[in-house]
Amino acid sequence: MTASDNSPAHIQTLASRLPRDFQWGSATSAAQIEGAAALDGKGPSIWDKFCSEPGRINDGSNIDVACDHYHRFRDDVALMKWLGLDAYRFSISWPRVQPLGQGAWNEAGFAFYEQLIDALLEAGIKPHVTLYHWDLPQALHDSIGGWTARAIVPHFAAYAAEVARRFGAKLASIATLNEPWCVATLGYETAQFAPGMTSRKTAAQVSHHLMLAHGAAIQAMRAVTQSPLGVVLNHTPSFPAEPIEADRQAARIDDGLNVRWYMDPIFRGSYPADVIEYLGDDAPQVEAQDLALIQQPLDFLGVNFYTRSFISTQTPAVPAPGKQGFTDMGWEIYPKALTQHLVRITREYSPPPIFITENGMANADTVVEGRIADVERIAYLHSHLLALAAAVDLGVDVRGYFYWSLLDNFEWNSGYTKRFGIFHVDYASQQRLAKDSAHWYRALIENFKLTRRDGAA
Ligand code: IFM
Repeated sequence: MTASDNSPAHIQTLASRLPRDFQWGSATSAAQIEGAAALDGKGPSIWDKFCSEPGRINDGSNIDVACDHYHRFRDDVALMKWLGLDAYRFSISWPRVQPLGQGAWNEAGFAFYEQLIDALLEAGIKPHVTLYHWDLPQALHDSIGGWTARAIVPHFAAYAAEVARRFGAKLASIATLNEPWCVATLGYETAQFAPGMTSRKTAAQVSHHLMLAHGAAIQAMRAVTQSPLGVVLNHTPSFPAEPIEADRQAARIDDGLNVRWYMDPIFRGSYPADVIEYLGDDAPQVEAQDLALIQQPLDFLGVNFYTRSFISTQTPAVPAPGKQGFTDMGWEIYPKALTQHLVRITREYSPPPIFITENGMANADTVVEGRIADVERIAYLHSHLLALAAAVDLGVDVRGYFYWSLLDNFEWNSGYTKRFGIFHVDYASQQRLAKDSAHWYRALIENFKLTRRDGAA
C-alpha cells in the first residue's frame, strides 16, 4: 500500500463506487464488551463458566468487566457519533434478558438494550442486532444440554420472537446467529470455545440444531415484526496450497464444512452430499421437514470475512505465502479473496442483499505519546474496502460494512491479548483512545457523505 492510496482523492474514488445509501458501521458483541456479568439479574452464560475453568483462556482472564460497556454505553455511542457511523451492530445477551434460557424474562436486561437502542437512534445510528453471539445461558446448557439438544429450538425461537416483538420496530435488522461454524466446530469439536467439548459427531448435530433454531426463529419473528431478518456467517474461502489433486480435494471439503454446510441448507434446502459422505457416521440426524424449516426467505445475508484458508496436505504443510503479511492472530492478509468470494456466492446462491458484518484485524498496537499509529490496520481496512468495491463493480449487492471491532475487547480464548478495535481500550482505566485507523475511517465516512450523499456525484 503506497502513501498515495490514503489520499483524499483516492478515498473519493473508492466512495464513488459504492451505493449512495451504503451503511458505514462497526460491530461488537455482548460477551466481549459488556461486563456486568452478574448484575441486574443477568444469568451466567457458557462463556462465564468457560472462563472460570483453568487453562481455557490464554491470559487467564474473564468477562466480568470486559470494556464495562454496560455502564459506559452512552460514552461509546458518543464515540460512534464522532466517527460518523450510520450503523452499529451489537448482540443481545440471551442470559441477560432470560437468565434460564426459558421461562421468565429479565426486565432489567431488556431495559439496558432499550436504552442502548434509543441512544443509538438519538445519535442517528441504525441499530443492527444479533440474537446469538455465543453466550448461551449456562442454565439451558445444564438443564437440557444446550445446543446438543433438539429441544433448544423452540426456546431460541421464543427468545427471538420476544426481542422482535419488543424492539423490532426500532431495529434496522435482526440476525439470528453469528458464525454458526464457530459455535459448532470450535465449541463442540476442538474445545477452543465454550462449552469446550471434543466430539465431531456432537458438533455436527449442534450445527443442525443451530440451523433449525435459525429457521424457527425467522418464522417466529416474521409473525411479529417487519424488521429485515437474516443470519451472519463466517466465510474463510479455501485455497489449495499446491496444484495437486490431494490439496484440491482437501480444499473442497474445507469449503464444504465452512461455507456450503451453512449456505446450502439456508439457500437451497439441502446439505452438501460430499460433506455428508465425509462425515460418515458423524453426520447429523435430520428429520423430515427440517430442511424446509431451515430454508426461510431472508432479507439479508451477513458475511464475516477476515482471511483465507490455505489448505496443504503435505508434511510439513506448505505455509500461506502472506505477501501482504499476517495479522496478530497469525491470519494471512489476502483481500482479493473477499472480491472472489462475494462474486462466487452471488453466482452460486443468488443471496439477498449482503452486509459485510465483520472485517478487521488484530494488531500489536502500541501507545506512543498518546497516539496509536496503526498503519497496518489502515492498510488492512483500505485494501478490504477496495476489494469490496471491486465486488460491487462486478455486480454484487453489498449494502454496508461493519468494521470489527469498535473497541479492543475480549477475544474469546485469546482473552485480552489481541486488539481488534479502532478505539484502544486501556483496561485498567477503561479509557478509550481513537487509533489512527479511527481517524482514517472517520475521514472516509465524512468524505463519502459529502461526495455521495450531499454532493451531486
Ligand atoms: O472477535 C470475533 C467475533 O466475536 C466473531 N468473529 C471473529 C472475531 C475475531 O476473531
